[in-house]
Amino acid sequence: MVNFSLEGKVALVTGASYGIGFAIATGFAQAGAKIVFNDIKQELVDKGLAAYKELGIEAHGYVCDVTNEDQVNAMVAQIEQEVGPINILVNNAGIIKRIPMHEMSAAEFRQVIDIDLNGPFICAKAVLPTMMKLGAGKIINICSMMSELGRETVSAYAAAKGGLKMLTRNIASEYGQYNIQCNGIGPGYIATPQTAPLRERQADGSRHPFDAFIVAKTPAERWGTPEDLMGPAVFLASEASDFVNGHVLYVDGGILAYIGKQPK
Ligand code: NAP
Ligand code: GCO
Repeated sequence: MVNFSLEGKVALVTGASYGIGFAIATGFAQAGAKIVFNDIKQELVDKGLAAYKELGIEAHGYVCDVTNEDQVNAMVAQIEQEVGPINILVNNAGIIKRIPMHEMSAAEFRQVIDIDLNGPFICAKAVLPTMMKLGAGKIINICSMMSELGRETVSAYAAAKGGLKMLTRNIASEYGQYNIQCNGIGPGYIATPQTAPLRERQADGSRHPFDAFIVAKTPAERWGTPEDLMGPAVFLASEASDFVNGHVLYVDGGILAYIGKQPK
């Protein structure tokens, strides 16, 4: 019997007060998991707890900056004490800075790499010892179209997400022997606060040029929603994917397969 259930599992989803992380955590809860999440601000943790409660989910929230190794190690220890050993980690927390590379400061570049690549390393390193002791674990890294493609103004983000794809493959390679699977999810263009600037209505009420561009590049002819990621995430967090390792599952409506609609 194929097993998509997450009953009895503890899932930590980083940066999951809202957006993609919130949707993935909600999907995990629907599959039976206990939900734990973090955010860098208490008010966002509180907002997230209230949003989960509205859906009938008793989540556990912690204030933690994923780039701070001491904070992450303390949070993982607290979770193990208060909730239980972490069976599933989703490295979701992330930022983007859209700046032409020749105008981007090294500090801005480093900040994106720190959150989007060092953060996942720090969080994965923190949960691996317990997963190794348990003889099982699931690590899911939220990659991106920019793990495969570049575009103007996102050099730091593409470098981080490209690195995250290879970190995913390396964790898979190094820890598969402990029955730990590490895979990535590569969302396409998803309607969340992170992409809101790319969808803003223009002064004349017309659609943002990038909005029309993405719809033309997507066979599904629409932006994705965070809910589109729930099923793929549950699959990669469940025993149904125990022989899937080092894979990046693109949930992009077909963008990566498609040259793009011919302009009219
Ligand atoms: P979002 O709406 O901007 O949410 C990002 C979350 O990460 C927020 O809760 C944010 O908290 C948190 N966060 C940021 N820095 C953090 C840190 N240092 N420590 C802990 N939490 C931190 O983004 P999203 O669209 O949901 O994206 C979530 C993930 O999917 C990101 O990794 C993103 O790169 C990736 N992704 C997004 C898309 C898309 O089209 N939206 C597509 C592909 C991949 P604060 O609000 O406190 O900053
Ligand atoms: C951008 C977007 C993308 C998405 C996502 C696509 O500015 O191009 O923000 O990078 O966030 O990563 O998969």
